[in-house]
Amino acid sequence: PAADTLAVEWPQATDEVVVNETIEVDGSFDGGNVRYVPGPELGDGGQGEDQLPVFELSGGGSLNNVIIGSPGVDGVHCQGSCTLNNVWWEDIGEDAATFRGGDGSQFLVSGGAARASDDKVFQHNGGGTLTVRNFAAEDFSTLVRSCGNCSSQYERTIVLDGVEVTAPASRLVGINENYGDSATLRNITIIGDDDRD
Ligand code: ADA
Ligand code: CA
Ligand code: CA
Repeated sequence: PAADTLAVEWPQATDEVVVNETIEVDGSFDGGNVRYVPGPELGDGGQGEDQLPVFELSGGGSLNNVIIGSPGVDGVHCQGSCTLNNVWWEDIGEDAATFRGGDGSQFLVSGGAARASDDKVFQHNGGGTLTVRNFAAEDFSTLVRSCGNCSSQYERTIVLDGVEVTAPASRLVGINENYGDSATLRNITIIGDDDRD
């Protein structure tokens, strides 16, 4: 298409709450499009790896209709298979979401969008498959990174299907072929030029 901006419509926040302590989700959580603003206890939204997540999901959990406000800190952590439905990151911190869990885990990001990352959006640190579908991202460096130096390494699978982005500063997906990773990209729209030489 000739459009030069993303087609995605960001939701209006229905309310706003400050989060001073990671919200633990066991099961399903629906935020009703409330904006969750990370407090300084969780981090400063820079590139420090020691920041805390706003939400931490145990295996099998789902997070729905949530807006994560600035400064983003370490976003969302999944400790095992999880689904993130219509989650909106307004100002990514160190990264937007981290996926953990052993071989065979299934991580799904469906709907939503993310913007303003100095580096990565999604960080795949577990085993199994991370699928990102019907998702938009702008102003970032790498959309999905498979961990290259985690204490447990796995053969990871990454699927992007129906993803619209502004041109990434570095790449859509970074994988470790030495660990047998693979990535499948379908229905990708990239808007604008990147500014690499
Ligand atoms: C970097 C770092 C990893 C891990 C990851 C993360 O890639 O090298 O060890 O901390 O970030 O989960 O944010
Ligand atoms: Ca990181
Ligand atoms: Ca991180």
